[in-house]
Amino acid sequence: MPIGQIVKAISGFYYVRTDDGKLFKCRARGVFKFEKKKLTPLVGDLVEMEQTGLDEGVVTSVQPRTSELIRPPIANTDQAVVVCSLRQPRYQQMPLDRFLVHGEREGLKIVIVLTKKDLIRDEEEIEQIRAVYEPANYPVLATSIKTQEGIGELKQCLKGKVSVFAGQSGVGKSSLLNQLLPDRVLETGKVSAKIGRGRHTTRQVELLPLAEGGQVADTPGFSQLQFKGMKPDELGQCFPEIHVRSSDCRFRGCLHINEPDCAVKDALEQGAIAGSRYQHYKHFLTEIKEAMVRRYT
Ligand SMILES: Nc1nc2c(ncn2[C@@H]2O[C@H](COP(=O)(O)OP(=O)(O)OP(=O)(O)O)[C@@H](O)[C@H]2O)c(=O)[nH]1
Ligand SMILES: [Mg+2]
Ligand SMILES: [Zn+2]
Repeated sequence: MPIGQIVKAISGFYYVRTDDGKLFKCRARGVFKFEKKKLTPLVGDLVEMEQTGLDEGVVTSVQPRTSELIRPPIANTDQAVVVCSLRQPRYQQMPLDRFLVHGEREGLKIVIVLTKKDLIRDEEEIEQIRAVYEPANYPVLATSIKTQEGIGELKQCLKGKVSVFAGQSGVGKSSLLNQLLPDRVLETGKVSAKIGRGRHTTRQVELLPLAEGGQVADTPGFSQLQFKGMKPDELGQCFPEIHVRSSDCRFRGCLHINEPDCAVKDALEQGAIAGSRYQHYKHFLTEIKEAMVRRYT
């Protein structure tokens, strides 16, 4: 049975690319399970398929995944490129930090890409963002499709890896990908001047091959991400700058809020962790605790 990869999924059809480069439009047969959990095939999945026509087939099994994101829905990526615009829409740290938690939870390598650099006058703003993410060791790349700044560096980051582009609608994910894939024209949209948001131009996840080796996935923009099923003590592990210090806290299972001798609070006071990151950690922790209360009452 040929093995292929799902590169696109649209209204119940899975588009499977086989090793020899052929594309098959497939339905899925039966119920797929992995470690006793029911599983829906995702873009990025490696699958077995049976050919039923010239360019048609059925997916008959799904191979175990190395990673899995629910939003955007994609399997087997190594790296997440989290895309945020500096303007139009304006830069917002909270949605970025939310996504970073999800990426960390799946063990993905992370790159933060700031877009639309041509729309700002002062580079100080970028330096401030860099300072927030430096203690977490996240690379921050500033780019512009107008001036081409940062595009070459981004290409280097993507080479040989499977990367998913994630971020809110209108930040410029598809526009960036059009710079990287010269023979591709992904649809891009205007940002609404009135509400300053994107218009959800990209509708599905699509995995595309890079000339330099590796793959990139364009994905639809999303707005809210929740921390479904996460436990309070898991959250700190998803903030690298908190995680590296938590073994020095006095208590195991320290949540870094009011516990005595907390290495994270010490680092915060010394300015070694950004205040805004810690604030978001606290905010997410409250959200997770409230969701648990709702689950048990
Ligand atoms: N000035 C400027 N505009 C940009 C840049 N990159 C993207 N844009 C504009 O931003 C708008 C939205 O870009 P898209 O690429 O459609 O954004 P997206 O993130 O793919 O949005 P969704 O598909 O809705 O999630 C378009 O009008 C682009 O021309 C940039 O570097 N500078
Ligand atoms: Mg798009
Ligand atoms: Zn602590």
